[in-house]
Amino acid sequence: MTQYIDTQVCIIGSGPAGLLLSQLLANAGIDTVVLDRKDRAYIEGRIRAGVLEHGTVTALEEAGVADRLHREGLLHDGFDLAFDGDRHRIDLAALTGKTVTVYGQTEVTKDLFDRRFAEAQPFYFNVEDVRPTDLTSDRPVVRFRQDGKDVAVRCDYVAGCDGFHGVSRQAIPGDVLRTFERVYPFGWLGIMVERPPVSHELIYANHARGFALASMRSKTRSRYYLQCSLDDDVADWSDDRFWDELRLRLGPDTAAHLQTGPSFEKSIAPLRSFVAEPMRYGNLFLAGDAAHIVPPTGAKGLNLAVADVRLLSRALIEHYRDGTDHHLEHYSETALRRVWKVERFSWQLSTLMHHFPENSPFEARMQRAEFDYLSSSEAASRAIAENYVGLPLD
Ligand code: FAS
Ligand code: PHB
Repeated sequence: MTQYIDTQVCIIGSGPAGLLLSQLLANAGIDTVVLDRKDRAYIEGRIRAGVLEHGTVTALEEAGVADRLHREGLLHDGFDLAFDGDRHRIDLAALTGKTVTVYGQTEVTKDLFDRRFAEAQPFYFNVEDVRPTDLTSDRPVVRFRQDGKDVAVRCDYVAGCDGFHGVSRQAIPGDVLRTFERVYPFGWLGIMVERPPVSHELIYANHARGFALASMRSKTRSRYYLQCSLDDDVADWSDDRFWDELRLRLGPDTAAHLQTGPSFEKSIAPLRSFVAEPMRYGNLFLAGDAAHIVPPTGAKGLNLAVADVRLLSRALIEHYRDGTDHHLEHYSETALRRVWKVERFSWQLSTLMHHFPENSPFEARMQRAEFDYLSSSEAASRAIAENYVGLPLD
């Protein structure tokens, strides 16, 4: 016996993309159902992004979930690039007139859940065997199981917001879907520590021993990353070993200000660049990590997901409010044009800042020359800055 549910938009995935889409559509009076294979506590517990573009803050303001962000988020008007001890500050405010906000994805997710739960209960958590079907019909059906029961959501549109390992992208036929991928020969070992950050701004460091990033979540909570081998296991990295390596890669002047302490989160993430085309199939629309992945170097993953959702929510609201489908029909090409530009930036910064095992001394010199050029050219620094604060939506 199948339970049938009717809605306008069925959203698969309640990470930042699915949550934000549900809220923006709800604000426009559009009904959604949101499915996730995990539950709220698990989703809120994931530690991921830390830097919000200007456009992401605007989207969260439009969704009505930016109050705590404005109270607790840290406005940053620059960041440092470092090469073997030399530092160059990218002055975002002077070069672009914009800033970024340091505010963890964990907090964004909590704020979105709080708002959605205060208004409605469109969520089905801990679902299994999610199958988007009839995507090219006027009434797609998303089938799943929950607590042993068969459920079917009949809808106008399906939003695939289920991340890189989700099922939505796989629902696009193999002769339609094209994928592009670059897997990097290293990972990022990240830790979280309840200590003031080593610097008031982020430091991206390229050192002969490998990349390091000094970031933060607040003035008392720091987030650090080290480039590591894909063969590394978190168990190989004691806190002491992590701090010793971080000191070497940040250099003695910066390390002198490093406040260490016991880490309370430690994990290794692989790095890849990935794009799936098209981002639409019939009445299925992909948004966020379901359609693309960027290496975290440029702090773009979460921000790119938000940009997709801004485009998709605009298109769906236009459809239901005005009866016109111009932005729906152009969603995939518009989103992908921006996705590829952000993939380029994330790949460029990753190529500049990391130690590649296969690099010859020539490539190492090219990295140093790029840094020296950036340090001496306002135009080159502005190019980095305008990508970092966020490219125009379309
Ligand atoms: P998400 O993956 O966040 O959410 C997808 C949701 O779909 C999940 O809740 C999942 O449970 C659900 N789902 C999956 N399959 C499903 C199914 N079959 N049925 C139902 N639900 C399903 N970005 C940055 O900008 N900076 C960073 O430092 C950074 N670090 C990262 C570290 C790690 C380990 C990872 C994995 C990602 C990191 N990212 C970072 C990128 C990350 O922030 C993503 O870009 C962001 O979470 C994208 O949001 P969503 O598209 O909503 O996907
Ligand atoms: C983080 O704080 O988690 C972070 C910041 C900037 C990045 C990547 C990760 O580029």
